[in-house]
Amino acid sequence: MPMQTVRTRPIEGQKPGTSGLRKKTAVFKRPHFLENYVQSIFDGIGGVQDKVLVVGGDGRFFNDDAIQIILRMAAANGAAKCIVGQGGILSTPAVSHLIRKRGADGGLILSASHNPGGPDADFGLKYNGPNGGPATEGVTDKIFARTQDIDIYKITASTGVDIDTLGIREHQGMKVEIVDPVEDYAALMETLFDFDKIHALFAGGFTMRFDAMHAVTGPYAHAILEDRLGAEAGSVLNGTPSPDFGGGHPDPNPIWAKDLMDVMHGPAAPDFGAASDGDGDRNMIVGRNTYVTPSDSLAVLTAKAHLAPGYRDGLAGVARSMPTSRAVDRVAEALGIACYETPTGWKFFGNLLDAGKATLCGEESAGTGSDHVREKDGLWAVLLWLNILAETGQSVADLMSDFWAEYGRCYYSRHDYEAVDSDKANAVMDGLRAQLPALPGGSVGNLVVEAADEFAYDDPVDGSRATGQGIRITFEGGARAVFRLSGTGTEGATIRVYLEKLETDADKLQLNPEHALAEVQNAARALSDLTAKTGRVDPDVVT
Ligand code: G16
Repeated sequence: MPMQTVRTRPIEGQKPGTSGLRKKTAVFKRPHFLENYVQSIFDGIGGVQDKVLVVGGDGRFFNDDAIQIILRMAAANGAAKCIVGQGGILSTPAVSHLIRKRGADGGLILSASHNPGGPDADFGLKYNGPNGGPATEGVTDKIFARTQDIDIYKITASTGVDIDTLGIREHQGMKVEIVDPVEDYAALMETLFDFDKIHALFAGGFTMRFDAMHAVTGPYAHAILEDRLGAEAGSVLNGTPSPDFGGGHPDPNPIWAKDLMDVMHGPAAPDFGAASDGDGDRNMIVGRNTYVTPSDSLAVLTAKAHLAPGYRDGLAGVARSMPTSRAVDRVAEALGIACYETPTGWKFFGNLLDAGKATLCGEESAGTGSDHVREKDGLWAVLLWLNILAETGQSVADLMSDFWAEYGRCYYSRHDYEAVDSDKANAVMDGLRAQLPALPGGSVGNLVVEAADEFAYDDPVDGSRATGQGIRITFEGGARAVFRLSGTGTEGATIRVYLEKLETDADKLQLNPEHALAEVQNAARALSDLTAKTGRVDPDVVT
């Protein structure tokens, strides 16, 4: 068999972050870089001999070439079969579903998520395990360890495989099955939501705009929202995946999805707006003149999920990442279900979902999902919202007002300081860490510190412990400031400051969030001394 064993040596910079390995595209294209990492994944999971893998990506620049390399390496390493999305396209939740549905041994997803794509932008590769979820900490450690002592990789000498035509073919003794990227996923959505009811909603004149941001959800949204649910043609914006995402930043938040925000706050605003990111796992929800924070979205979905067929029997429990606002905690308490607080990163939800302890999960970083797959799922969140709107007949604004009146409102904002010198960013965190023991009981401005710690998580299922997961400072009365360093950036360090304040006074539920959070923001500034330590005055991105 024309197979090559290539001698190699470890390459620096192959430590996976919150969600696989993310680097500049040019770095991934350096000789042996991708190959080393793919072989390290294969070796880290105990080899791929006779295994079945799902492979697909978000269509960004280098997607196709990287898939060819992965297929040639899978064949050379003895894999039995690769299931590949047609044209190399598969959203992250669709990969998760395919792994589960086909009983595959895992999957490789080519994406740097919401980071921009293109020759001068970002590329990424992540491995998902047999449960369909992101590699666990243990597996990630093994993959990283292998990158440190790798000495060979295996690859077939052939030129490549046709990944554009549906069907099963052979590549050097390995089967390659090219599947429609949308079909199985759309069928799964149909089992969870009342498509007839949503169809009737659209037939009654309900309007929406879904911004696919030139990324992977375009084909899914066209097929599900327009073709199956009857949203009028043109409801899906930017629906064709492009290698550089139309030159944009496929991150569904009010900054990067500004065009959609402008439409939703303009005179001809439709009833409902939503967006998803590069690989289709994040979502943004917006009503007419009403932006819904991801934390609030998780809380509302938890309160109303029973209105959709897939969740009619109620929820076993919910989980949120630590920096996500505590709005969902209040709903869980009212429902009498457990609410888990996990470190940032979807992988930490996997055990809770597998063990049936949580049905819904969510993160402030615009991720929401359920036990239907083991990833966050952008379109799933949009469909659950549509199902709820169809059942209640309410507008997004009215639904939110009623929700806040019942549970109180957790004002929330995240401030990002990007591309900070890593030493300076660490100095900010070290400075905070040093103060923690002395903070409780003291005051900062008018706020009294209730508790202060560095978050650590003991997994209730496998007992593993994750430490150093962000600093949280809670104030009396329900305000909180959280600090952590991002695990997904590709340049320097990104400091994230998460601000939150609970308001239960009925007269103060419609304030400008910035004003509502001013006091806790000042406290966060004072405690972190961020400006003096980094030279930064204002955050680069506020969401
Ligand atoms: C990834 C993970 C998410 C996590 C996010 C945090 O998102 O999948 O679970 O919340 O990173 O990012 P950071 O560490 O920068 O705060 P994605 O959508 O980039 O895969």
